[in-house]
Parts: sequence; structure tokens; C-alpha cells
Amino acid sequence: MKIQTVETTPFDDQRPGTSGLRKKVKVFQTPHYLANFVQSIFNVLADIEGQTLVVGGDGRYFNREALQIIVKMAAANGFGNVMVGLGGILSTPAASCIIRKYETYGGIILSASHNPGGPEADFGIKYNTANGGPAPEKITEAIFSNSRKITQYRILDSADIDLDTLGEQRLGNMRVEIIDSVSDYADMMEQLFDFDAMCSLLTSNSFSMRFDAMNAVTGPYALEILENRLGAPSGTVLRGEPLADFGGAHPDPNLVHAKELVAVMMGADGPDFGAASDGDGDRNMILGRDFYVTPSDSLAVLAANASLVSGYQQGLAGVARSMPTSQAIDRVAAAKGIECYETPTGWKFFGNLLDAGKITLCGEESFGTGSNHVREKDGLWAVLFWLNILAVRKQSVADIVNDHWKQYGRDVYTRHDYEAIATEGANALMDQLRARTSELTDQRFGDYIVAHCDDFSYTDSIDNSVSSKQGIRLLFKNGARIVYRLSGTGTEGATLRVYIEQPENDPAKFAQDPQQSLAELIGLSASIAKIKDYTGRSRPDVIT
Ligand code: VG1
Ligand code: CO
Repeated sequence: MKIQTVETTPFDDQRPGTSGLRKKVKVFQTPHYLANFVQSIFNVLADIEGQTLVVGGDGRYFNREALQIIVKMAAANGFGNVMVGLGGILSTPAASCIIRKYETYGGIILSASHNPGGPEADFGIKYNTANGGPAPEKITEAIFSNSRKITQYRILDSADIDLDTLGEQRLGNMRVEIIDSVSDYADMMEQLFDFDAMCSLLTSNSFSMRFDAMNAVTGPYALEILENRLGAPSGTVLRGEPLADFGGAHPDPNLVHAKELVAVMMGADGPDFGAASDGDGDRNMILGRDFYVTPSDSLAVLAANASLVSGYQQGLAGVARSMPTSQAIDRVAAAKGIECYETPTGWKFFGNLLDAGKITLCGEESFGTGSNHVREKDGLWAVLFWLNILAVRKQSVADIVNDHWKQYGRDVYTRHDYEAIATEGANALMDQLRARTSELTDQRFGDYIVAHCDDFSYTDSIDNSVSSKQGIRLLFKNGARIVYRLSGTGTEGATLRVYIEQPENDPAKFAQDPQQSLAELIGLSASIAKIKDYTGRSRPDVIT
């Protein structure tokens, strides 16, 4: 088998965003496009000779083709081993688990996460380092600059590997191992949670749950853990077979895109507990009977109840949330006397804090929750954490959250997304806000007085790296906040995200619909940023 050196020319649009490089499948199918990016990854890594690389993806359209290219390039670039998920599939948290468990050099994850799949839809690729987490900005920026000047890549001229048979194969001098990540991942969950108590709950006649895998990667993991190991009745896992186009659906676990599950849960006779995860299995949505738990509240509830869960009984070192995530977790941290860190959006910013042992739990408002067990957010882990709490507390999801609000107060919260708007208008909107930050400070809007307004900048407390322009924040004197930022995961135009939050300590108002409680602030969020003027939109596309 021969190593080919292929001449190529750079593409200028390979800068990784919030979570890797995401583009339309058609872009990734452009000759050399994927290979250029993969070679750029390999070029910035030191000492890859003889090392082990983990490769797998969420099974979406183009996953298998991309995988063959990457494995042949890994062989041509001197890796000694690659570990590949069976069928080319690894959920994002399972990839992180495998990288850590087998102490590999790093991994390449193929996923566009919650974005739709299929020939006309999205694909993505990202590099994770030896800690199992997404590469920090220092590395993603180096990959990007390499991609701007690349002239050639190396690839082995060989037949495809067999992705569907467990065990070893050879590719030139490299060993290829097809692994079953489901058992490694399930074993890890069994270490963290009280499976006996959860099994009793799931097999009792008085409890039922539904888990919607959304035709995405979590299906096999959920079936193994919930139905096989924990004994939940078959049919507990819905849409459990990973499909290359996610059945034509949008694999994003929120009230809009998981509407079938939401319909099952909403009603007096619904199941006790419902959950869903996204395309690559790192997100989660938590529902009770007729009750939706916002991701920010979910993180706070997990932190407040961690001592009930065996894997976390020793206490929490600290917690962290991304900047736009609600301050519910801050209240828990303050009550427990532990540190709460505020990071920019994107899981890569939690890595250093987790590695340094500063935090145990962390999360984002975008349906992402995780802990120090891996270095990615982990959808099924969050669902099992909730199940463990439910098994111990023997209360409903709604009662647990209501008790939580009574004890800590509530942060009423919503996110409004304006999707696929024109990039120019979106940039202009952000630019004018950025230019107005000092002018906005101290301004009064009805009952709301701006105490502070800035473009969030983060200095990592471990390596002192600085990430600026992470979102415009308006912090009001009464504790309310409005945050504006542009998405870094989209593939079409721009998406404006507006995060709106207000503390509420009056239990009489807890039951109100957040869109009503926040109506005045929502109106302000649109008028202050002149959203209609810059985007032509008078209402958001998705509300979570
Ligand atoms: C979104 C979320 C962010 C999350 C990222 C990746 O990014 O807001 O919190 O970390 O997706 O999640 P953005 O830049 O579009 O707002 V996933 O499940 O797509 O890997
Ligand atoms: Co995801």
C-alpha cells in the first residue's frame, strides 16, 4: 500500500466555530475540502507517530465516507492505531469516554450535533485532545491558520476498512480496532449512579418514562442502559435507531423539535419522566408530567441534589455555567459556599476548570449538562442523574423543581432565536450594540435600569488565555439580564440568540408562563437592539 501525497490549494472558510467546523454536506463533498482540514489538524499536532487516535461520528449522512478518508489519512500521517466506533458511530460523550479510558492521543468527532442531516443538510468535524475534550482555541486557531496555507495532504492508497465487524484490521502499518463503545459508556454510568435504586423505580408499576433518541446516536446507548441494564419496559426508548437523516427531523431536543415527546408528556395521564437527546448525544431535555424543566434550572437542580447520587456524594469542588446560562446555579453555589465560574459559550471553555479539579458540574442553557466524568456535555448522563434523584426523592419532577424554586428563588428565563438572517444585518446589529455599551450603561427603560453593559470577555484562570467578543450583556439593577450573541454553529446566514432572564422570589408567580412574566423585558430586548430594523424580523423562529 502506497502513501499518496496529494497537491491541494487552501479554502478560506475552515475556521472552527463554537464546536468544530460545520458546513453543508455539499461543502464537505467538495474535492479536497475534508482532507485539507484533516491534514491541518494533523499538521498542528506534535509527535503523532505511533499514537492512538479515536474516530467516530453521530452516524449522519457522509459519516462513513468521511471516516474512510480520515482513517487512511491517519495511516499515511504515521498514527500507530485508530479506534473506530462500530459502524463508524460514537456519541460525542462516548468518544470523550473512550479517549480518556484508553488514554489515547486524541480523537476526531464527526458531527453537526443538533443540526439536521442528509445530502442537503449539515456535517461537521472537530478535534478533541487527550483529556477527552474539544480542543481549546489555541489549537483550533492553529488548525485554521494551517488550513489557509496548506499545499498538500497525505493519504494511504488502499481499500476501505470494514466498519461493521468488531475487532482488529490493518491498514498499512497502522492497526485499526473497531470497538463497541456502548459497553464502555454503560459501564461508566453504572459506576456513577445507583442502578439498583433506578431499576426498582423503572420496573415499578407506579412509574413510567419515555426517552426520545430522535433517530440519532443515543438510541443504542439508551436501549442498553435503560431497557437492558435498568429493566425499563421495552418501548421506553422512542426513535432508538440512528438514521443518516434523523428521519428527516431536526435532532434538537427542545419543545419545538421534540414535539411528539412533548405531546406524550403534556397531559394528566402522561408518563412521570420524559427526556430527549440530540444528534450526537451530548444534549438533553428534561420533562416531567405536564412540566418542562429549563436547562438552566436542570443544572441547578442537579447541583443542589448531587449529594443524593453516589458518584457525587463526596461533594462538588465548584460549578460553572456559560455566560448566557441563567444564574440559577449561582444561587446553589452561593448556598453551598462553592465557587461558580462564568465561561463563554461552548464546552471547550470548561476543559481547563475540569482538568484542574476546580469544578465538578457544569452546563449551558442550550440543553447541555455535564460533569468531570468526561470532557463533553453528556445527554444520557443528565437523564440518569435525574432518574437517580427521582429514585431517591420519590417525588415528581414538578415537585422537585417547585421545591427548588421555593428554597433558592427562581430565575425566569427564555431564549429567542432569529435563524438564517442575513449575515450583514446580524453583524451590523452586534456592531451598533457594541458601540453603545457605555451609552447604555445607567439608562432607564421603565422599571429597568442598566447597571452594566459590556461585550463579555473571558480570561481563563488556568492558562490566562483571553477570549473576547463573547456576547453583549445588559445587566439591570434588579438582577435581570439581556444577552445578545451570534451563533457559531450555523451553516446558513447568521442566527441571533437573545437570552432574557429575571429573578423572581415570589412563589405566587412561579406558575406563570415565562413568556408572560418576561413580556416587558422581551419587548425591551427587541427595541434596545432594534432587531426589526437590522433583521427584518418581528418575531423569533425558535423560543426555548
Ligand atoms: C450552540 C449553543 C452552545 C453549544 C453549541 C454546541 O452554539 O448555544 O451552548 O455549546 O451549540 O452544542 P451557538 O454558537 O450556535 O450558540 V452541540 O450539541 O451543537 O455540539
Ligand atoms: Co450536540
